[in-house]
Amino acid sequence: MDEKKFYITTAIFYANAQLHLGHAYELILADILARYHRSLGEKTFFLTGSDEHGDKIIRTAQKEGLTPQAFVNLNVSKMKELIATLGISNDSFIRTSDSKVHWPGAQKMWKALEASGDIYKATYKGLYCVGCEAFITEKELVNGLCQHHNTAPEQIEEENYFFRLSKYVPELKRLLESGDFKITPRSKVREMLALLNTDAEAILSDVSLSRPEREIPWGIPVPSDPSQLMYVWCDALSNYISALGYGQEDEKNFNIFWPADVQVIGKDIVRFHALLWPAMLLSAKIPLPRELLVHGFVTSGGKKMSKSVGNVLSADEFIADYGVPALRYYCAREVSPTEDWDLTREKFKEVYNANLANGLGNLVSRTLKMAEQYFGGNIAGDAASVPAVGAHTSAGAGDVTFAGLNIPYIVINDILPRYHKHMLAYEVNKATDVAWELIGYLDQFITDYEPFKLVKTDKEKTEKVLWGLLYGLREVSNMIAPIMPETSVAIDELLKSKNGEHEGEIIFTTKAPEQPLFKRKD
Ligand code: ME8
Repeated sequence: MDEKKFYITTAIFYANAQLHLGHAYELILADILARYHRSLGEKTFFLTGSDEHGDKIIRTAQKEGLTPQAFVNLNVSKMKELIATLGISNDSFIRTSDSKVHWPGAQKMWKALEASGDIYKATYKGLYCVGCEAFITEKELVNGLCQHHNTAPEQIEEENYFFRLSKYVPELKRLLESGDFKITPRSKVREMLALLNTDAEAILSDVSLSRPEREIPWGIPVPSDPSQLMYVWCDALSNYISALGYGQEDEKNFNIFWPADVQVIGKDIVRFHALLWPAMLLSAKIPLPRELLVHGFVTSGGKKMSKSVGNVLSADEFIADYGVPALRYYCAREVSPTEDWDLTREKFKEVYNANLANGLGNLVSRTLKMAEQYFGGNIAGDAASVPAVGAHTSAGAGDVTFAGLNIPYIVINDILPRYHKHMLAYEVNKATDVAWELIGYLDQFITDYEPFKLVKTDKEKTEKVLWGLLYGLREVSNMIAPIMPETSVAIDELLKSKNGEHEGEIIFTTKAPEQPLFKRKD
């Protein structure tokens, strides 16, 4: 049987500034899904990268007294540092200024659009916003200024190549309505359909796909007319296939991994990914990605975190205070992936203390200290011998009660199926909730049996209780492996489990942590 593949991408980040928490969030979200799919044994390819062309880059570089290439190199190296710190497991990093890897793909895409008769030359007259990297209409202005950037657009008249987007509108509608091209959350489909149905002028008109080289040669030349450079979005969107070798001699990865299984993007760039990108693919006769996963914004003081607003929080400061696993935990669990969320230092500390220092960290310390103290860390057993959770224990998910059943039973029949269901639906926050539900059961199990008292009267039963706790912790560790890989490895090392001789037997050789996994913060 063919090995199942999984191709996941993030947007490519503008190389004009440092990455902030909003970007870190997107990377972490995608990384959790990539790691999860790898752990299922799927052949996984996880792509991220940098978007390096456009006037904005030229201008910022000029301000800093650098060439565009030197400027983006500097930013990309900082980007890569953060990506490494966050423990992002990307298989490749695509740079749009890479003329060997990216350009052949973008240019092949262009030629494919041309071959379908979807590119034509015309004069364009309009208002151009450098911040948006796009032409905008009078209607979109507020007091004559771009509403996103608060700057006056430039009046431009020039010869451009255009893409016949309008030709693909009926097919786009069909794909969106039928769900053949899936967007999560569903509300974005409605938004896109509303755009297609009502805002004909702004949306359905053809898209300018190139422009004359204006200031300095910084961009990808149009194959048949090098006096023109490709429009940044046409250039940037091609990254998802150029990174797989599309347009190069060896297109092996493209043949294996395309279409993408899921493309993770923020809500400000849905239009480009839900309309322009699929239309380009339709024109080039390349299959569409299976799904777009659109996440909300990290806000700060109620506003989208962005350099131009001046309200950015960097990932670094949270990492310095709390460590990478805590930041990854926060992004995984405390955020609904499809909604906006406001991050404050107070909330972060509260959640950290409650769920990491107390919840997980404390459970690991208590359990392993008891195992060491009472049994020298050597505990063997199997699922059948674990006593049932107490009568007052009820599951987090509604009315189901697991009283009378034991932890391994609950894990196998309730916890794991729900965890996998959520992960497969890209509901990382719900999957993480389920891991913490199990932590709740394990805490409850300690309360039920009080092994610290029981050990004085019934050592044999105490061993069974502790085995149940260790079994549960091993499952918690497996479940958080994609979310907090470092923590999972640390827990596995403390548990040191191996299979015993008889069927289902697991032997633990534990050691107590020298210091808490998560120190409490005051
Ligand atoms: O849009 N919260 O690049 P970018 C959450 N180069 N996500 C955020 C965010 C925030 N405050 N701010 C940005 C671009 N993002 C283009 C993409 S793809 C072919 C080209 C997300 O650096 C944003 O929504 O501005 C996007 O998905 C990603 O970070 C890169 O944003």
